[in-house]
Amino acid sequence: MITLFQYQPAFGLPNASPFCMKVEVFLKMANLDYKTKVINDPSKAPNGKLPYISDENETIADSAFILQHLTNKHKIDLNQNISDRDLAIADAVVRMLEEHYYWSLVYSRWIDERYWPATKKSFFAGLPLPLRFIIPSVARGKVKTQIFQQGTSRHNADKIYQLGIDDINTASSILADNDFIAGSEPCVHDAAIYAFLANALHPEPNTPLKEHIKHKPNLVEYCERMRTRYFS
Ligand SMILES: N[C@@H](CCC(=O)N[C@@H](CS)C(=O)NCC(=O)O)C(=O)O
Repeated sequence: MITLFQYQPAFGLPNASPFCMKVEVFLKMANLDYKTKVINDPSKAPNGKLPYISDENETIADSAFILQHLTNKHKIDLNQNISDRDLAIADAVVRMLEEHYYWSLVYSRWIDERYWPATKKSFFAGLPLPLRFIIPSVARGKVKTQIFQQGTSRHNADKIYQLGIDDINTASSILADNDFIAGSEPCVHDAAIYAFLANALHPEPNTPLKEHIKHKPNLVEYCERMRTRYFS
């Protein structure tokens, strides 16, 4: 049995970590049996980050290596009849969302004072006292350091959101009128693309990223298509 170790679901999403949600979407796409186990302290994970999985006697960390492992071990082929070129483009979209747009999303949740209260409530309200007062500011401090070292938070809010909005425009242009990123059937990359877009679109705070996706009908319909197909 596969066990997916991930954060507690939040914001009405399967997971508020887009990397965790990507793995869960993939498990559903691949029709694999799995269970989930909530870990709220990432320092307990093999790489200090979530998600990770156990699959029989193996432990695999990092969503990319998890998908690779599951694909090979369980002989999953979600990419039938898709050209190498279309898969390469889909791969580039995933990389853009994971390595670039992600930081705009992180900024909106953890740094922007307008939306931090919603994040704090959604992620930490279940903690007992006094942890409910201590953990959010410790976790926020850690994210502040990460996003500063990565570089994104050295810009002002308008520029940070512009970076994410440009990525949303690119994803929307590449999706165009396809049902899925590489055509009329889902491919493995749709797991990540859906997880990253839904993580901005579905939470309640109307961040600039959410507002922008809302005005991209093809992305809204895409998220709904993926949700209906795998989570209804
Ligand atoms: N490259 C990793 C990234 C995972 C990741 O960044 N996870 C974040 C949550 S979205 C995390 O656990 N961060 C905890 C930390 O950095 O302390 C993957 O694809 O799984």
